[in-house]
Amino acid sequence: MSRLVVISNRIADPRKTASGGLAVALGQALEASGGMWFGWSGKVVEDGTPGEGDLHVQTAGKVQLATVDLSREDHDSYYLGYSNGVLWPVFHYRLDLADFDSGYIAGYRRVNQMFANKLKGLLRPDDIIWVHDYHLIPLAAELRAMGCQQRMGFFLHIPLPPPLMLAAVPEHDWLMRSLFAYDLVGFQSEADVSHFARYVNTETPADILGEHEFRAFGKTLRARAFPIGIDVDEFIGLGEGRESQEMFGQMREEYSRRRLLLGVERLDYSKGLPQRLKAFRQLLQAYPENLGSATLIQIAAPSRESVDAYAALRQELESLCGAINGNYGELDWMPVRYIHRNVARKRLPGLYRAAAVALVTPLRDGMNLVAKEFIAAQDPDDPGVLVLSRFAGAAEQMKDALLVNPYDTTRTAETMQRALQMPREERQRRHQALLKGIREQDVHWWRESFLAALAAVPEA
Ligand code: GDG
Repeated sequence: MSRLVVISNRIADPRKTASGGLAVALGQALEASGGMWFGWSGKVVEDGTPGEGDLHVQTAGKVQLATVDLSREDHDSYYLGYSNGVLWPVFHYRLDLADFDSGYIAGYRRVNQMFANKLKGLLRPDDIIWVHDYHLIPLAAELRAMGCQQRMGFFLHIPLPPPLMLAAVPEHDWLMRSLFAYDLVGFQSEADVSHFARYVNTETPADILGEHEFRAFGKTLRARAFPIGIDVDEFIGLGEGRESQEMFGQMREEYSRRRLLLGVERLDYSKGLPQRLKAFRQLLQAYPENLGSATLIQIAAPSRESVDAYAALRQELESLCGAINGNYGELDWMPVRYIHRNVARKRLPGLYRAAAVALVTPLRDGMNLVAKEFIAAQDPDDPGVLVLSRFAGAAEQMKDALLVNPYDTTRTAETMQRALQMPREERQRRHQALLKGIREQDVHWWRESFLAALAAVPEA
């Protein structure tokens, strides 16, 4: 059996309950199949030489973990600059937030080349290579240039924007051309696949061989949607643990006479937090029966704090929360509980379960795993209601949620009210259908279907 080699910017020890969608999904995937996980060590060497970094290899259970350090210059241009200052905003349709500094691309290329270089020495001829996310788009092209002929797949965890938006990235044709070094490219949603097909159709000299087959630059590429899921049973198990039960008990007691609305994410401008707070304010204003009762707990875990756009968002949120609490709060009730800290993963299911309503309202999201975790954590007998943005990849699958346009403050507030008032029978019916869906397309289904499609690619 071939060994699976996974490459992602950050890796996590699969034995630890990690946080973050990518880490959670990959940790579980690798432990199940064994193999090697390669990525950045998380260490920045202040006076390191660009394009150079120490390689560390260790064994964790069945998985070999190989990591490389980054010099300060590489970290700032490859990670903060190009990946999170250019690709992240553009791929989330935020050209206004992109920092098109022409100096970043050199670092992005350099780190991809260095990763390819270090990785090459660790590879076996029959390895199956699975590269993850926007930090590493050109990795396969670099490996191919060094003579590597293994099967290579790529999965994009974030959205792929429409062609004319993508074309705002100065290096877009180079980036998209380098995708053709892979045998298979996976996207989160059908919308992303259609953007890819349209891009290929209009911007490259490609032949579209079939719905999911494209030929260009002397190479045939398959591209399809593989919507990522969660490990439902693992998450339910986490919910049965002591930390989670304690959290649930504590929340239920505190909110026994109140209604709890919940948001959980990294503090990121793609997640629509200001829009959500404004809709919540509208809920209080338009439906005064919620005064003194409805409480929004918003967890916004710190993320990418040295990128400017994130610091500005943090200020905006602090001021919005302060204004809402100042205008509506009472001595014994504050409408918003804003927490700019990480909550331990073991406590999350209890928090989800205590909520009457989850607000998952990103402006754009590849998938969104919080929506799926919320469903997994509910009591099937008395479940909470999911309010989900139609702009999350998850909306293609989770049709039984209450779908909203997060830019439409009035209707989002209306939908929050509807969720708070939903009769138990309807809540049960919707929850049952959603749970069935996240069970059918869980993280194991995702991994297996991607790897099966990669294995099915005919030899070149
Ligand atoms: C990217 C794509 C795609 C959040 N806050 C805390 C915490 N979390 C955990 C959640 C969930 C994960 O982080 C977030 O996953 P998402 O999918 O919601 O979003 P991104 O981080 O943006 O992930 C996304 C995903 O990749 C996978 O492909 O779905 O579209 O953007 O697991 O529970 N975990 C803990 N404390 C927190 O405060 N422990």
